[in-house]
Amino acid sequence: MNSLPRLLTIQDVSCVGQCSATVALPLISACGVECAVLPSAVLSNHTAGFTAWTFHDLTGEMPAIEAEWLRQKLTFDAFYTGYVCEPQIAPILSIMEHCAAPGAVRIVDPVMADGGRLYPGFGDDFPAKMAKLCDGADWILPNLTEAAFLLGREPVLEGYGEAFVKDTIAGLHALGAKNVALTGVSFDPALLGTAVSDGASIRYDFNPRLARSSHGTGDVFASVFAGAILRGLDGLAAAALAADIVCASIEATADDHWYGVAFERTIPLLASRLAQ
Ligand code: PXL
Repeated sequence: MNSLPRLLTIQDVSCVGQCSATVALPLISACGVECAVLPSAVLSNHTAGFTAWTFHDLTGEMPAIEAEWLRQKLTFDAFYTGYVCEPQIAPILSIMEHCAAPGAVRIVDPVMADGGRLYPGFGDDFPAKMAKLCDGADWILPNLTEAAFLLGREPVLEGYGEAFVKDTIAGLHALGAKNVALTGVSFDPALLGTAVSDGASIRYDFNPRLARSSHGTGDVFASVFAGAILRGLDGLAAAALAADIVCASIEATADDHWYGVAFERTIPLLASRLAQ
């Protein structure tokens, strides 16, 4: 039997909140991909909607962990980064450079903003730092707000057309990203989707827009996308599967559950879609 591909995800552990590592580990495992985790920080809960949280930065651990992996010759077939903070960018770049198996894939979700605003705790200078992580990535997965901030522009969230998406994606490739999956794209109020670009052409995937939007869906999308890419799907197929799992997760979530989505209920669907 072949070994499973081994992916390292680097993002926080929000103890409660159905986001970041607590989403990535189960979903990437459900894809049939081994998921190692380097926690960037430990928070009591996430910062979107809860009124307070604890935050313990783990940047200081990163160089020692890298040194130990190098000593043991541990390498990864893929890296998937999510919510990280500024001092971690350099240690993460070092790990991605030194602990990569031949042909390792870098997937960067530049988690920092949504709905036109940066998440609490990120300063206006952070997007330029995050852009450094995007340089050289095989895939970046920004939403429209993150894309605008990466490019130093004001977010435009409605009233745009294909020319705007094309121009935004060209800017993201100019940052050094090889492929882009731009999420939250909509040309018709009834549809919401992803623009997927390899630098030569842009293809779109759309799903019906759901009445409800929920926290943590970006992490569900990125985790399934990363797992699907490692399972050999192309970018558009990975984005379409990820979006289907996001929609199914939202639909599976109780009306009064506010801080995340019940992605747990979609794990059988995810595993069966990848078994086909
Ligand atoms: O879902 C993205 C995310 C991850 N981790 C933490 C967050 C957020 C979004 O707010 O606060 C700690």
